[in-house]
Amino acid sequence: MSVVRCITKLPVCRIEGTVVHGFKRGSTLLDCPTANICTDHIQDAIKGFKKGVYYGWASLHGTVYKMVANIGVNPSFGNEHISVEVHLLHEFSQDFYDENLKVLILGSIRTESKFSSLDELKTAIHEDCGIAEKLLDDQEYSSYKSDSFFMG
Ligand code: ADP
Ligand code: RBF
Ligand code: MG
Repeated sequence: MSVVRCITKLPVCRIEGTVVHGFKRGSTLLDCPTANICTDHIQDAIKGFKKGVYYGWASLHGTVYKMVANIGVNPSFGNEHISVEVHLLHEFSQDFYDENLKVLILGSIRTESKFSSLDELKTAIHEDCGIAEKLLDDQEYSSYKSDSFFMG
């Protein structure tokens, strides 16, 4: 399938939650681990979200990293429930399950799509990461790295 990207800026959205376990497909199948955020406390809010791929910043252990996030049902795999998954654009030497993650979403890259092969999904994710990496260097977005949400 061809990917249509329409990069839009959203009103900023801030989500905070614990990193929970998922199906482990991010690290085993896609070379892209995603920290899945517990959504029990934000069920209503995420239902109002357009399913798609987003970019912004995320704070773990007091350090703020660039991130891409997928909010949706992973149609390529047919999940039953909506998940909020965050890939931090940084290499970690350890997992961080059960830790608190703060996520500040600045904009949308594309809608969530159903890919017919793993390779196509991996390519799309790789491109999303490159787009987020570049966009977040813009002054308009980089200023949010020191947002008060990340303080304290
Ligand atoms: P799960 O299905 O349990 O979410 P994944 O295969 O998606 O498993 O791997 C996610 C886990 O990998 C995260 O919860 C986190 O502990 C770890 N991890 C390591 N590096 C990263 C990273 N750069 N971004 C997100 N999570 C990472
Ligand atoms: N899953 C999909 O089914 N369709 C997508 O378009 C899609 N885009 C994603 C983009 C990014 C940047 C990331 C990190 C994940 C994306 N996913 C998508 C979710 C992916 O299927 C999921 O992370 C793995 O299945 C592991 O849970
Ligand atoms: Mg995951």
